[in-house]
Amino acid sequence: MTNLSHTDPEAFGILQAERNRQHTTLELIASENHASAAVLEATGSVMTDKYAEGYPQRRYYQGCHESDQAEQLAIDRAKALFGAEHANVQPHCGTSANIAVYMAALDPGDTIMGMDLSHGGHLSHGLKLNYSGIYYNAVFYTLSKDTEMLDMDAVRDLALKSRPKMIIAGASAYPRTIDFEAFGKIAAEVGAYLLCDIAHIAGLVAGGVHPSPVPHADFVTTTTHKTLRGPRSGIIMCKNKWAKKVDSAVFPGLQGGPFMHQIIAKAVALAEASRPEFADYAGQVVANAKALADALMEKGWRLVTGGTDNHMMLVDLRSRDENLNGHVASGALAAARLVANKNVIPFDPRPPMQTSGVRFGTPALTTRGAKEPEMKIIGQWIDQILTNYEDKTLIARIGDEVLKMCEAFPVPNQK
Ligand code: DSN
Repeated sequence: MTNLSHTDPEAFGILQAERNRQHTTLELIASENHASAAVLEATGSVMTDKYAEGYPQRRYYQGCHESDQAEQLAIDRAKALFGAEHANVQPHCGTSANIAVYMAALDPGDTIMGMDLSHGGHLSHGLKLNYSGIYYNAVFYTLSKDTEMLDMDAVRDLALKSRPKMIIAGASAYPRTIDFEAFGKIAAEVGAYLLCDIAHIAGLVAGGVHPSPVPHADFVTTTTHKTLRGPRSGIIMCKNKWAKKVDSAVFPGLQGGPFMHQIIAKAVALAEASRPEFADYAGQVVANAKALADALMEKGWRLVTGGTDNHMMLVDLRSRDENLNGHVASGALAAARLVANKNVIPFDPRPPMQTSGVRFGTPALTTRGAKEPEMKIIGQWIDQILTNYEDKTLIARIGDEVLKMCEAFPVPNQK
């Protein structure tokens, strides 16, 4: 970054510090990852400069030949990777992808039915403070109190009772496989559209280690930066019959000029995700999550649902210490260079700024090349820190050990 370092040392300094932070900490936030150097190059490219309102071959500006090629490449790669009939690669993020789907298929005031945010859903699935909850009548299914898993009979009962126009399947903090086929059957029975939001698990779907929702859903949305390991952005996929409505909901309904630098970076990431190495990566993400979950459970920490099928897990801190909350726990972990987030757990009595849980995920660690033996060690560090969260000396000592692991497993885009 020779230009930036000369023209804006202040901004350059911040970027250097962030680079250093990523290099010297282990990322356990389940929704984060490290994009490849190729994805970063495409993101920080000349496409930043281009206005390309419209769609390939139908633009409102001249000079869009290359933008057309870039967008078509991303569209074709998304369709091929997920087996979708139609893809729109213009949404700036997962929430705007979801909002565009609502705009395409619903009228304000229609009923939507998603997973309760406090049980692992997402704010764009109907939270009262979000567009989805302000303009639509949102009802929520919750997890089973006994198993903390999705109870498809309860989902069906609520759908029959509330007759939603759209059912949303997908989560941001659910550690188990989602039965998209069962959601599809319920949606068909009650005459609802089905939107599957695979933001968290898109890379696992692409890598063949989570069942695909595409055959069962009218709409599939995703972010592109989590397990999919691309740039920070969104994609909508749908059946052909919805293509026109989805496209006009995204532009001009919701957005203006598409971010062409993000779109070409999405194309790069989608190509990466279609390679055999990516399937190996996705499998290792899941194997690593199981190994970390086992290491924590061996030490007596209770995991929500008793384990994980995917890339994440939720630790119920009360299982070992009634007084420990997620805010304090994640702060102690961060002091030892282990970055995770506090998270409410199902039926959590504590508020979201405090929580009784911490969420851990393995996508970023796996990108660095860590495997099961490292997960066992990280599990032991987490246990020691959470058991002695006021012991600054111990936390500093573990932080030194973490730094050694960071050096042994460098972030690949920063070599
Ligand atoms: N904020 C994301 C997460 O951390 O799960 C979801 O969008």
